[in-house]
Amino acid sequence: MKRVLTIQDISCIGRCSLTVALPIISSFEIETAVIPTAVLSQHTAFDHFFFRDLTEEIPQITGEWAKDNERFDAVYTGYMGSKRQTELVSGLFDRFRENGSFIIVDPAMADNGSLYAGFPDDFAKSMLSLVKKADVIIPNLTECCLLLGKEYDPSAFTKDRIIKMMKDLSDLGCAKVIITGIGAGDEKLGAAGFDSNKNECYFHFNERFLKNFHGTGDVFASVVTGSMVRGADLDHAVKNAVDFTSLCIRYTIHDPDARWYGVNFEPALKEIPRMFE
Ligand code: PXL
Repeated sequence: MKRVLTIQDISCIGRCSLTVALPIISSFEIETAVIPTAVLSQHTAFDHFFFRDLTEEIPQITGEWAKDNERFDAVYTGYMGSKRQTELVSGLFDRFRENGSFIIVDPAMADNGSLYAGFPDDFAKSMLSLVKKADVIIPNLTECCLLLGKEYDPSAFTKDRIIKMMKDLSDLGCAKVIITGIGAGDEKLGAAGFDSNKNECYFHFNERFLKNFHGTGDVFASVVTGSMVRGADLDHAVKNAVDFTSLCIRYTIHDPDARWYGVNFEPALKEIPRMFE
């Protein structure tokens, strides 16, 4: 069985990060190990939350693992609780890559033009150190601009500009780049991919809904991770992730009890086996 390590926070309420990655990657029939970067009562988009940083626990966890030479087919990182954590995780990338892992980084730090609550203004610099070592990165448009040091201007996101940003990001060192949250008119929303090994770009779209939901970036990145570990190329991984995320939103939009606690990905899980059969 394939084996993934995912490193991100656990938000006890508000489906995102580990509470999304675990069920989704497991549904690909992949063993999923975790390192929690922080424990939060709820994610940081709530107007109050408890946050306990777990940076000091990371070397203790991985120190024990070193005794058994634990290895993973892939390492997938998301939300990091501190700059120091990005340094530790950067060291882990070197260690696990030596043992054959490929590295997927979702630089989860910002959306809609601003950093998430609690991050210092220069946090993108720390995230950049992980991005440079990754094989695949999955930023949204805000994160793209932060990583490239560009101003966030939604009116400037033409197809050519998106292709240029993907190439600029891959020049930083990551062979494959996916940008999420790309609109095509008022009707379609999707993502773009660039595979520098093949010099190919891919665009995939699905229905655009009037509402935005929290945690969809984590749903998307988890499907990319599951798909690629199961052997999909970038093109198929992006298509799977766009279609699955869209399906989750459809299940949420039609839920009379829908709240803003993430998307109803649970009824969509049964679609996952079809992606790798
Ligand atoms: O979904 C990204 C995410 C993950 N983890 C935490 C967050 C967010 C976005 O706000 O606050 C704790």
